[in-house]
Amino acid sequence: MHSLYDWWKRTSRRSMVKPDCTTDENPRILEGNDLKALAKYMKSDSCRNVFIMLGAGVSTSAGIPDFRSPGTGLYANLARLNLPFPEAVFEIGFFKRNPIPFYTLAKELYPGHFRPTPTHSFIKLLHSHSMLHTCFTQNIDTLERRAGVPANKIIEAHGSFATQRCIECRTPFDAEKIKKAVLSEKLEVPRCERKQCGGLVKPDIVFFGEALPAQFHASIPHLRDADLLIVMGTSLTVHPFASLVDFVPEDCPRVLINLDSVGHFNRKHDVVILRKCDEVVRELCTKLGWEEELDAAWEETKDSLEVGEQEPEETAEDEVDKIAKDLKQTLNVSEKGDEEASDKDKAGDSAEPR
Ligand code: CNA
Repeated sequence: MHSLYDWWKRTSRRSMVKPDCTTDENPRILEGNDLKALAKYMKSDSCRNVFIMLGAGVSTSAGIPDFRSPGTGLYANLARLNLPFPEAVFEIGFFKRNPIPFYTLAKELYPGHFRPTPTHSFIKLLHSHSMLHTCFTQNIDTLERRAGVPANKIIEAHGSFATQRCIECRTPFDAEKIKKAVLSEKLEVPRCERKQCGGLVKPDIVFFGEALPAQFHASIPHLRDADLLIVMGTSLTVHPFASLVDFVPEDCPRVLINLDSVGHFNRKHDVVILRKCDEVVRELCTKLGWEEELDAAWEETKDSLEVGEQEPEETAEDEVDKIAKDLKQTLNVSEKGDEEASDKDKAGDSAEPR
């Protein structure tokens, strides 16, 4: 990875400006560091190639916990699996010795249980508007595909549950069989069916210590053509994925939409919005005049739940939201002339679920 990065830095013109489409009416520079300026830029001819980087935060509203959000993240909830340390669940060495914790988790995360979020549908809209160049995702939940983003626009940097193989002889394993094994009431760890092998079968998700797909590395040079980079729902702590943000040209606007401040978004044309991505995306779509399209695209994803599956249950995040809303309503009633209630209300507002 380092050598590729070094090569890229040596060969690319990092402050390159596209002379063909950048004019006074279509400036490459944002007029401000907010959604209004971003929407204006996106409507201009300067913004043709949009790159997306996604992390687990875009799927939390679908009911899939992220890794690191305190309290609700997977790492905070792995104690029941008796792991020596939380990351062990995704370590290939540990998996070889004990695949049960991974498969216990896989059962919960298995695709088909979850519906894409409005944020996933927004990425599909970028494609419908011929703006999406590539969606780099760290997620293994395949919700981008389920939202209708074409497979050839998605780089699943950490693999996905879409395919699986034996970790010893690399023979692919049948998708229906692994699904049946994982979802059976009494968890069965799937094993290679080749005679004299019998190795452990693992979905093609990249564990710590494993190489990223070649397609990921091959796509990195395309980032030099980026007119816009939108980074959503990631702590930007896992490399080399996190370093993609440095590969776009210096004058390419970069937008971070995340609950907390991560990475180094301190370039002149960076926009940082620290809120829930579904909310921000909706606001952006309103400014772009895409709100109805967003609703329609998201409505279509209802069918992406597999037959017999339920809509995801309320997430912890939703529950906290609901309690906060109820509390607000209650407080608002007594708020009239009641300053104490108003203070409590503010306290509730700032208790943003993480
Ligand atoms: P992470 O380290 O857990 O970070 C998630 C980030 O998202 C945090 O900074 C949160 O503040 C933020 N966040 C949480 N909810 C929201 C929201 N509604 N709106 C905006 N921001 C939010 O996860 P990363 O993706 O950065 O870490 C990389 C790991 C996570 C990859 O290897 C993935 O395979 C792995 N992972 C994937 C999934 C999935 O496929 N859905 C789930 C859990 C972990």
